[in-house]
Amino acid sequence: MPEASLTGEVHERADGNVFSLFEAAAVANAERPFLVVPGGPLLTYGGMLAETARAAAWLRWLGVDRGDRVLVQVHKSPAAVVLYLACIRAGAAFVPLNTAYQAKELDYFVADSDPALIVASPGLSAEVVESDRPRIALRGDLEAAPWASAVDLLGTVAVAPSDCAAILYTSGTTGRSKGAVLTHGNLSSNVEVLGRAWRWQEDDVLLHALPIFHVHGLFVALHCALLHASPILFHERFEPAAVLRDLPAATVFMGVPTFYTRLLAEPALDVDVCRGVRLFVSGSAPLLDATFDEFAERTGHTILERYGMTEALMVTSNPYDGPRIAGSVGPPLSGISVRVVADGHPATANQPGVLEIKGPNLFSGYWRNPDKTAEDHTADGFFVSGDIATIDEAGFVRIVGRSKDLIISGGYNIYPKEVEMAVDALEGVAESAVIGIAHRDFGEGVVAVIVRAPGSDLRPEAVRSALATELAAFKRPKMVVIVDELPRNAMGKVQKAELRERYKDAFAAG
Ligand code: MCA
Ligand code: AMP
Repeated sequence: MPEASLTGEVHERADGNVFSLFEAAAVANAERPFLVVPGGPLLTYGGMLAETARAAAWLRWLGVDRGDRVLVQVHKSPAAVVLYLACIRAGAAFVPLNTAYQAKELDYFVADSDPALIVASPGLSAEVVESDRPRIALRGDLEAAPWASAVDLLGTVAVAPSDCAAILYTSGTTGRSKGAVLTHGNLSSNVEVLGRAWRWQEDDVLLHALPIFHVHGLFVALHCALLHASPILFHERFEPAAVLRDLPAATVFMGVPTFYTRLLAEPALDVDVCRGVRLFVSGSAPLLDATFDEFAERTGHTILERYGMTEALMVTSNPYDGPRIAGSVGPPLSGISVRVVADGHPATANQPGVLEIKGPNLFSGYWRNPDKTAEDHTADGFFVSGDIATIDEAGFVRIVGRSKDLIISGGYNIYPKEVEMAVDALEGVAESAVIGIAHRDFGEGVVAVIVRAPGSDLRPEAVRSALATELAAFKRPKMVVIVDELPRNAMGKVQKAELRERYKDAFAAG
């Protein structure tokens, strides 16, 4: 394992780079464990500085320059964390992809992000996607990392706060993904605000079980720990029994609502197991009141729910001190403005409308897509979230619906349009409508309602298996229903509300 001490050149300050915040904390706490795995501490904060300096130099040697995109589809591992940090340290743009994506889904991301380098875990689609770009395989352990034998070190590269640190793809209502460009300034301001809002302390220990290709696991959980050089109990996937084993050693845990419902299904979840934890955070999807209440009853802890978006990072949070209200996502975080607009006018207290957001947390735009960027912003610079919300007299926000046709399943966003396009392309399908239905485990589950082409005897099971190479598993319909026709209104538009009502109990038993 590389050791803590590094020379002055490697520690050059470059204040615009979000990594400089982590570097300052790591330099002051070089001996403290950074990543802790079941066998014990794997890497100290000093080791993290050395590893990322070596990996950043290796990226540069491969020809990755400041501003270049590094497209990454890798399993969660210590090496993956180092790769991420090395990218931002080198001033390159980190472009992470969900490990579930199939090769056909990747074609678009490769073409759109125009990467200088592709990094893939063996066996994932990025390993085989067609591309003329340099490609590197990444295994999880640090000793086997491709930069392990590199001798050069690269210090933190000076960047402007407005420079791109990462591009995260979010699907669109048209079925086409857009890359949200997140700057160093966005990431720095958001993590500093969260650290203060959640009273992060240096002796905190984070249990990290979220994926690291989305905002929640990458920029909320990982960054909060890095800003304070806090040890991370590093779980490569969410496994309830493993979480319960390690919770007594943790002080902070973050998850999507499915994490909490799955933990509640474990008889071992009780007050004792959670005694050392000071903060449980939930986000990425609505936390049901029943989950909030049951968790409080079983553990004595009030889950702190917060709200965010890829394009705006964390936006609101229930208070650390003071009442955390079930069903509310709390007031806006410090320095961030939110407003609700109903029929083009500012909403009154508790009146639902579209939530709009402004602040240093807002992304700089969609990658190479100025039209879409302009479309989603108001003339006075607010981002139109597509979430329907209310704000009460005390300034607490509630997310009460969505104006965008979006399904959130286990914290992953699924755009019905994308699934409908894949279903409609199957032989034997005339048309389809894809809806989200209440699901006990995932919050919402995907249901595809299909009209067969004349003469076709396509079966639901055949639809699911035909989609296996087309769509990531989490997007595939958990239920397929064959109907004679889809309900439509006078304008010919499919009535999804009617379908949702018709199939509302589809997952009631599961
Ligand atoms: C896995 N499957 C899913 C999901 N995950 N299906 C629907 N929704 C999902 N989320 C599929 C599997 O591929 C498999 O399909 C079947 O469901 C059963 O898988 P299972 O073993 O139960 O799943 P798992 O591997 O245990 O994963 C479930 C999970 C995972 C741990 C809840 O989905 C997860 O880590 N979710 C967190 C997502 C997240 O971090 N979101 C943050 C986005 P088959 O049987 O067909 O093979 S950031 C964000 O939203 C904003 C910014 C914010 O506010 O945070
Ligand atoms: P993403 O596009 O993956 O960043 O997902 C962002 C979306 O997740 C938001 O626009 C909301 O619809 C949803 N979301 C995030 N946090 C919450 C929450 N606490 N309650 C309800 N919805 C949420």
